[in-house]
Amino acid sequence: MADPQEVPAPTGATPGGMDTILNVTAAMLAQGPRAVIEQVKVLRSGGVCTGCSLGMCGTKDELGEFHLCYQGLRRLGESAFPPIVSKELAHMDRLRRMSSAELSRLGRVVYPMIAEEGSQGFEIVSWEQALDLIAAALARTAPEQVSFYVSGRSSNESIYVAQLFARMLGTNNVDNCSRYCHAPSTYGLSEVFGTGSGTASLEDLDAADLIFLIGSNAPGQHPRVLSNLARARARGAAIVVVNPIVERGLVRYSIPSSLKSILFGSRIASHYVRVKVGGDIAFMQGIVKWLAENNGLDRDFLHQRAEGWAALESAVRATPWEALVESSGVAREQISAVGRLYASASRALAMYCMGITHHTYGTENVKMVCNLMLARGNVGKPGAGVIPIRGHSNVQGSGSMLMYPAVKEEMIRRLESRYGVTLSKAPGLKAPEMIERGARGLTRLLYMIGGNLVDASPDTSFTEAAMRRVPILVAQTVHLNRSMLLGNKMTVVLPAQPRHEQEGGGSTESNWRQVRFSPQVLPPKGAARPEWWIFVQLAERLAKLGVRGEWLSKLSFTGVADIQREIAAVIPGYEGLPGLKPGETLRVGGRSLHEGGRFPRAGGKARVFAVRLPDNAVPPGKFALITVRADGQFNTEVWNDRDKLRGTKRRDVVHLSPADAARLGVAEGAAVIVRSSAGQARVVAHLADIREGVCAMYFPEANRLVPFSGGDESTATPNFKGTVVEIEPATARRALATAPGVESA
Ligand SMILES: Nc1nc2c(c(=O)[nH]1)N[C@H]1C(S)=C(S)[C@@H](COP(=O)(O)OP(=O)(O)OC[C@H]3O[C@@H](n4cnc5c(=O)[nH]c(N)nc54)[C@H](O)[C@@H]3O)O[C@H]1N2
Ligand SMILES: Nc1nc2c(c(=O)[nH]1)N[C@H]1C(S)=C(S)[C@@H](COP(=O)(O)OP(=O)(O)OC[C@H]3O[C@@H](n4cnc5c(=O)[nH]c(N)nc54)[C@H](O)[C@@H]3O)O[C@H]1N2
Ligand code: SF4
Ligand SMILES: [Mo]
Repeated sequence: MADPQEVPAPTGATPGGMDTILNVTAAMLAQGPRAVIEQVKVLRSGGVCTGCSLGMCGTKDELGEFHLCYQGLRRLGESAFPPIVSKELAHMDRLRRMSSAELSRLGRVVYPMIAEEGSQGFEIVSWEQALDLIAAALARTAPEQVSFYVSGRSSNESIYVAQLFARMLGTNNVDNCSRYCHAPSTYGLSEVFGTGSGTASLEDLDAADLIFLIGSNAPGQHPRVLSNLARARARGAAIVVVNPIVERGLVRYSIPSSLKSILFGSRIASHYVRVKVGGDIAFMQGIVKWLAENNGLDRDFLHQRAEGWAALESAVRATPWEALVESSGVAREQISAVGRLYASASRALAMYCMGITHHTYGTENVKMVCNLMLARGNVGKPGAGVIPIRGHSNVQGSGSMLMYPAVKEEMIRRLESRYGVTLSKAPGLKAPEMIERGARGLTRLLYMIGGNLVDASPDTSFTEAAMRRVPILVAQTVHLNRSMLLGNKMTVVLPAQPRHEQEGGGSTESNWRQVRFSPQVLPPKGAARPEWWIFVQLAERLAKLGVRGEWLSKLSFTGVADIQREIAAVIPGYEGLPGLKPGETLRVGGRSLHEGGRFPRAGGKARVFAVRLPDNAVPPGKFALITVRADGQFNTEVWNDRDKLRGTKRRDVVHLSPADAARLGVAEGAAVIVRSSAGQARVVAHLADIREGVCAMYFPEANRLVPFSGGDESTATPNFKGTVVEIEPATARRALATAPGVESA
């Protein structure tokens, strides 16, 4: 194992730079002049990017700096697709043979349509027909058998109305894509600090002396922060990357907006720690142990501003170094070296992503990140804090708008007093529970507001079968995906307006808690409607059918301004939303949360959890499989097969270390079979700079290998990193028995 002081030598061409510029240009040109004109209009409007959570407005970021990225433009390009040709919709059998990527390339969904069980294809219907059918289905289904899921792409206004509609209907079965993502952060941070948001802001990256970047491939998934990381490194800050894979873009990256960086590249990691999968708790406990043994703790802060530290400290002091080294996979000297480095930093922050949350112990991981920062008082001051890097462009807003199943009772009370109703306080279902109950015939109507649950969830065969058993499926979308072709008793697909087409505009909240307003820039396509309007229409119909009439009639909003007034009255921090203009920012909670170490918990202190070492051992000869995304995809939307950052041109690969490949007797490009308890895949080996005993494959294809059970114990977030698999060469005989591609066991 390399010394953590030693960052691996850069290999191959530096990612980013001219390559990104060429990709961005090619991506725009490939979409044709009309799409380019649309994109330029959207970018000039200052509307918020529909890509990741960093929340760029047009071409400007939070600090007013110029930034454009490939996936941001590709996401925009998707909504610029011309309308789907209606004859394509008539052949369900052909549609079912397509991947979600091919389905999205068919074009924009611009009319409501329905498919009934056994029908040959989709039938285009009027809004009246579609809404009547959905209202009638909702009216005859028990509220506890109805579930709503939001993929954080919609506006705050639409999401607020969606959750209100569900609660008025009588169910708390509302959830959002953070269940698959950062729910362990929201839950873990609120347990520790009293609120579930990241505590720092983008400008804090410019003020930190030390940045931990744990379980994130930011160059591919959050390229904007690379400018700040490169800048921090250039001014001498330490950047400790913790990751079982040597992600090339985290060693050296070329910032496309800097000529110097294009020419010479920018160094990112100052220390690269190749932990075992799930080794983060042990690694961080090791740092805490070193700090405790070497007078490196901020005792005053821990005494005055935290509770429960003694239990953690005595547990880590009592844990032998051998156990920490074994579980983390990092040598004691290396852990100590990072401990020493951390002790010398006066302002440190920790940023992390799915390498932390996608585990059975995801919430424990998050709590340990908080412990690490509390250990030296690194919360609530500039240049310090805990930053979960969120996924979708409005996943943060989805949480703020209460689109999750177990909101605090205080928030339910606020809704009750605003609308004069009595709502259920019982927790609703989490997204995987909605699916699991589908398998048991207990979810009778599943309503997806964006998203693609079939491709995004673990154990694809189980999920597909479970979702097929749900009689009514409703999807608000901009294009088709595999979740809409299951052959349910009735599937209703509704054309949604993406945010830059949304009549009246709409707001979102970024990773940095910045609320911004995106104006309507483009005319809506075809019959697409604002997503909030759909719920207002359904509420009206249900009221007419005599279902919760008195309550649902309160959803008679006529425009965005009406809804913003409601949000301002109900959601703390959103008081300034009404009238927010493009370019203006409403920052929820200010630059750093918990300033001066004041935490919104009873007693005002942060809570330290004595997190236990997880069981991350892998039986000899087997591998821990991590499922990752490439820069050529945005979740289940795959644009092309390449992963430029990791140097592959195909997606049916398993990344393996050269030593493991040699042990298995396979060379680059050799066919192998990867087998888990859930399924198996025939893919080819790709030799990569990855820790021995670890292998990586691409999601969504690899989801067939991830068991459905075994998610995070506190939040049910699936365990997408760390499935135990075995790998063997696909010999001629076995190859015959195993069709190419990914299949179930
Ligand atoms: N281009 C693009 N951008 C995106 C997305 C996309 O699909 N495409 N998706 C968006 C969404 S929804 C999200 S949530 C984010 C996801 O952003 P990321 O979390 O960066 O994406 P992942 O591909 O899940 O990569 C996880 C990283 O964690 C590492 N890792 C895996 N297991 C462990 C572990 O046990 N410990 C540690 N320390 N590291 C580990 C992996 O090697 C990998 O580098 O990206 C967002 N941005
Ligand atoms: N194995 C494995 N599985 C994973 C992950 C992993 O790392 N490994 N990552 C997980 C993570 S972090 C996440 S967040 C989930 C993602 O889970 P989801 O949010 O469910 O999936 P997406 O692919 O983001 O959703 C794509 C669909 O959203 C719809 N859509 C696109 N744009 C719009 C719009 O503007 N409006 C509306 N209404 N709809 C739109 C389209 O139907 C599109 O097909 O996947 C998870 N699954
Ligand atoms: S980094 Fe994220 S927010 Fe910024 S342009 Fe790229 S996808 Fe959009
Ligand atoms: Mo995500």
